[in-house]
Amino acid sequence: MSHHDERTFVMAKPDAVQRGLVGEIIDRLEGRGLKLVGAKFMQIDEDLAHQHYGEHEDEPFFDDLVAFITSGPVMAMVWEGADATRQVRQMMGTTDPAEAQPGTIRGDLGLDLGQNVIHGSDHEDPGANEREIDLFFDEDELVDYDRSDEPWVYEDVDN
Ligand code: D4T
Repeated sequence: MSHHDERTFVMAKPDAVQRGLVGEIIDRLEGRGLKLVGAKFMQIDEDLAHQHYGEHEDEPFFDDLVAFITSGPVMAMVWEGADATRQVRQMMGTTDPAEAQPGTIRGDLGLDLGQNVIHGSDHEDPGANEREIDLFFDEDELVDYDRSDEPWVYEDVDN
């Protein structure tokens, strides 16, 4: 079993589902060597949206944010790997896709701040990953397993 087991919460937002980008998002994370340990295709209701985006309650964009995230199905996921939270954030690019670097998910796949394709737990907010995983998943919905390529991703994992 790899000890590179940091977990982070990732969501393909309603725009990604409608635009057929869920597969590409999974492909990028999977190809990087991160391990999918939980996934749920689901519709977020008002209550969950308020809990997930509670920190933004007083922002002027809050109502639009809740309307957007509840507007259609999302793919909620848990990904595991070394430094997973920060690595996923780097792969996502900055919040506004118009400013995101080419090569990042938002920089390659989005143009608009309000519809920015993907969410990932904030690595600068300690415990955000665990909080968000708990909000969306029960413990028994997450799967422990080895990926057979782990020795080829991590130098310190033996064959
Ligand atoms: P999420 O949380 O969706 O992964 O995005 P970020 O972590 O990158 O950015 P955030 O929490 O600051 O913003 C949450 C969410 O709100 C939308 N948003 C943000 C918006 O519609 N207008 C705005 O002015 C800002 C700052 C986009 C992402």
